[in-house]
Amino acid sequence: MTQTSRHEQSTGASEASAQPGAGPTTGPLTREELQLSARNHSMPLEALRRDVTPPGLHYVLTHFDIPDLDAGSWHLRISGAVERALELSMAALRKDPAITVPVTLECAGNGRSLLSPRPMSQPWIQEGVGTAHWTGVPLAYLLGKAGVHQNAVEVVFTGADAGVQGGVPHHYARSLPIREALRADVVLAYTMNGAELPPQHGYPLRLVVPGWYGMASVKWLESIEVVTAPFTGYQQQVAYRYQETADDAGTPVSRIRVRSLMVPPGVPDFFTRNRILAPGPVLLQGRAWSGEGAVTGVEVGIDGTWLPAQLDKPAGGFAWRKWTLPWVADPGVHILSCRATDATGATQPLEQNWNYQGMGNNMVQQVSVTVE
Ligand SMILES: Nc1nc2c(c(=O)[nH]1)N[C@H]1C(S)=C(S)[C@@H](COP(=O)(O)O)O[C@H]1N2
Ligand SMILES: [Mo]
Repeated sequence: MTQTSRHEQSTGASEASAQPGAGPTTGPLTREELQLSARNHSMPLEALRRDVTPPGLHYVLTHFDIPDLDAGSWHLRISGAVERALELSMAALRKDPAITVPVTLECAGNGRSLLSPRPMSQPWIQEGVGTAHWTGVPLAYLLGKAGVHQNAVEVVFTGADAGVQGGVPHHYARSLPIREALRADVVLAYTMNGAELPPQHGYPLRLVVPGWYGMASVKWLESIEVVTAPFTGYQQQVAYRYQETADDAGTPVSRIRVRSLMVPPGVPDFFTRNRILAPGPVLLQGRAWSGEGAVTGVEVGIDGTWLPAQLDKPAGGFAWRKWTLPWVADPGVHILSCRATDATGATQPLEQNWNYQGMGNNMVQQVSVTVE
């Protein structure tokens, strides 16, 4: 990695990104960003037509390499501030009570590439999202079995994957406050949409934390440790923070900010993906979600005039809601957008929500359509 970077630098191909922790840029997309975006694909917007995202269309975000784990020899360890440490095989876990939770997962960096200057990382546009039905053992059930000590403050989840980020070697690990960890809908999932987890989504077992940005849902889970002091691992203390500058300690990223997206109407031009649509009636549709509270409304902007969309019932408390709006398209170029509001009164901003790591940018989507 370091060698490649040095080489890149000497050829002048991508100076800025070659420095670990390089700051935001307005320069052209770098080779490192292209590499990340090829590994971590987004959800094609046409998949917003479906309630449930098929695994191959669901977005993927993996910091390091996808581990090649053998479910037969794999074990989950539960330890730390508990009465009884546990070591569980997949076979044992499958005998425990199971729940299925429909959850919209979204990467906290979704929208990052729309920012200017652009923080250097996975260059999401707006499609780092997907909704799946996750089945597995409620985390609270296993923590109950282990017996959490009174003085526990957080639970740390560690994956099998490891690498270096910001110069720090580590296994991917994140923590949750004990109160969140004990929620009834937080699940240790071994199936996605009814089939065993695909390798890229955390086989054989992952955590799913409904309502939180994706970084909380640790894949390839190997250990759960109950701790009596806040976790200070890299992915907790350095990454996933709303910071104004590199030196700002910032505040932790947690729940998903309200967002909506639309299925771009008509057909795309291959290279630009600009939309082309025949005049006449068309049903605009999309999905809206929030990890803070239920989505209470979606407005669709047609050339700057906002109209209320019709909302369907969501499949669950943290699953997206379908919205529709009939529109009669007349010839010309039109700018379509959508803006959701949630039960806390939060609504999507029209302007970019800039921060140093490019987190939680939920600004409204704009789709340009040529009607002809
Ligand atoms: N072990 C591990 N878990 C992880 C990650 C990772 O790199 N390693 N990435 C996180 C991030 S940032 C996101 S957005 C989600 C993505 O989940 P998905 O790939 O199943 O969509 O997984 C999270 N869990
Ligand atoms: Mo993410």
